[in-house]
Amino acid sequence: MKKRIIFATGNEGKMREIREILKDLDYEILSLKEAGIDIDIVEDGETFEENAVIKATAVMRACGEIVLADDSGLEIDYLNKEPGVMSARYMGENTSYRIKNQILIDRLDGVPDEKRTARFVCVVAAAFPDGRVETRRGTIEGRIAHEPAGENGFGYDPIFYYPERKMTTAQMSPEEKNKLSHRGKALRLIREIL
Ligand code: ITT
Repeated sequence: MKKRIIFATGNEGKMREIREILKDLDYEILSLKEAGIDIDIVEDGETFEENAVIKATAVMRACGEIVLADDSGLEIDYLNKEPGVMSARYMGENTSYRIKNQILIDRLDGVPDEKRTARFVCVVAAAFPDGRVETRRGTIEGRIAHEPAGENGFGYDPIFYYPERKMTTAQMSPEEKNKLSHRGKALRLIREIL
């Protein structure tokens, strides 16, 4: 039987990307739902690293298996790196991303391109049953678009413009996004230590 890794996320957009990026790994990767794990985790860390470690260790303690977790978000320089670690909770978890994305674009109304710089950050934590915990970070630099564009990806992808490709990450194919993204980079680094 293949060895298992539990991925401590309830975000289906993330999970789709994670499966694709780690598809050659010699482990079966299960989401929390697939592993039948239902625990409430309070993400009260102040950094992506802290929150990734909180999620991975909480689930590792509950199941005793190798657990990975992803804590990620969008940092907009003009907004003092908001929404940052609050990215999922920004404007409330039940507000649609169509509205959140429009509000962010409105907050940058009239701001010139050179001041619209932003990045996606992803920290992946690995918690091992022997208590060892490792983290790896990946980022992708871009800027906030003037209009949302694209249907792929999830979350803030329609407003994250990547100048080198002249498109948003929501206009990229999944393969292209995974090659360039914060999540792709962090997961390829963590893969080396599994
Ligand atoms: P889990 O904690 O269950 O994994 P979550 O969505 O609450 O799910 P985070 O606390 O890490 O996860 O918040 C990440 C948020 O950052 C996510 O909900 C998106 O709003 C945003 N985000 C992260 N990566 C993104 C990406 O690749 N594209 C678009 N938005 C992204």
